[in-house]
Amino acid sequence: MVKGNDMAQTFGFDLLATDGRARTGRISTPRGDIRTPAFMPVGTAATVKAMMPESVAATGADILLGNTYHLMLRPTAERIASLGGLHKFMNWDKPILTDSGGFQVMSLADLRKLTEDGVTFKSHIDGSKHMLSPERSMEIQKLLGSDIVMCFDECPALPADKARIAQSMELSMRWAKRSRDAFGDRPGYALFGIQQGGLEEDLRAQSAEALRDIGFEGYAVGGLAVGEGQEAMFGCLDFAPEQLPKDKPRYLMGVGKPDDIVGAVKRGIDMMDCVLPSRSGRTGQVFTRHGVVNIKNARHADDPRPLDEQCSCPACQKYSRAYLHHVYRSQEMISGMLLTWHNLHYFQQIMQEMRDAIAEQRFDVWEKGFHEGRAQGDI
Ligand code: PRF
Ligand code: ZN
Repeated sequence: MVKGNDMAQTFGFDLLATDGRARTGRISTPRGDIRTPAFMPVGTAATVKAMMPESVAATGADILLGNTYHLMLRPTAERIASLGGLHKFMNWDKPILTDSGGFQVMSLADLRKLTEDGVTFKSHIDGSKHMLSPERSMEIQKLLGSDIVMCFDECPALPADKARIAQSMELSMRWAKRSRDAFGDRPGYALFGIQQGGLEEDLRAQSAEALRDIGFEGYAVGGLAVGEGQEAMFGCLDFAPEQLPKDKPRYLMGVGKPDDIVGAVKRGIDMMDCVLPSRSGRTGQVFTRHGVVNIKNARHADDPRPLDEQCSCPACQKYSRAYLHHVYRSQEMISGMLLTWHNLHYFQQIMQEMRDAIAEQRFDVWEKGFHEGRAQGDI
């Protein structure tokens, strides 16, 4: 259900406090508020794998990410639209952000052909032929009913030479303008631009300027976490967010591990998404305040302790490491369910702690505690 009166039907961002370059705020949408910094669980195929939507909400998520690429192939955007839109289809009534498809085409599809107009490709599912362009991506995201729509962009894998990165960034900026024109005026919905330019400060600045000139409701830092490593990514985040408007949300796409997220927030990022907590939940990798636990390890077989004594999620409140080890080894479905729940809960816990720390001007102290807690060795 869309909540609120007409006054609430607009999209907005309020910056509530800053601490150094870290920011906390609130994105308001007709489907509810998003507390920032925000972590968005990934619901690629109209589900956060192994989780009921109410459970995802219970972990503290205010918004989910969905994918144009996957949904256009199966079950198709037109089918979802005729069934009442993605929120109704997947039973999630809070905001949804959808990625535009270009990045997924480049990493997943077969026989891709890139032109000024867009990309043609073959589906990784059945080999059928498809096309995506800025206009078609906007159309699909509208059919889905996405609250936050992403521009159609292109992102080269790193390392790439500067000329290639510049060319790709310029194409993405032309596509950003076409995305803006095709999106039109849709009160209550937002279109985010995506900055590209690899690790190059001047290209990032040119990209930021091009996007500001077009004008968006929010701005993403794209093209990072594509193989450059954390140090290089942080090096880029030392200047990239600052090049984007202060009064709009800044979204770092596809990041990351807990320490990547903390480092990004420290550098002025407001939103992030990553498959890591859900995907790792299904492969037995567990994130805790003390570091990573591999539940498949035999040393957990007789361990009656919870994963994390201080965690309030169902996996930690009601089950032992021995049980979680057993169901993982037995390939029982509850294994993916419990570990995904824990991981998402932990990621949301970090976000809440950072929001509180920024509001109370103690982010540095919090960050120190975060790193010290994780340095305790074998867990
Ligand atoms: N562009 C889009 N989606 C993305 C990225 C990007 O650059 C990334 C890069 N980490 C993840 N997802 N559209
Ligand atoms: Zn837990």
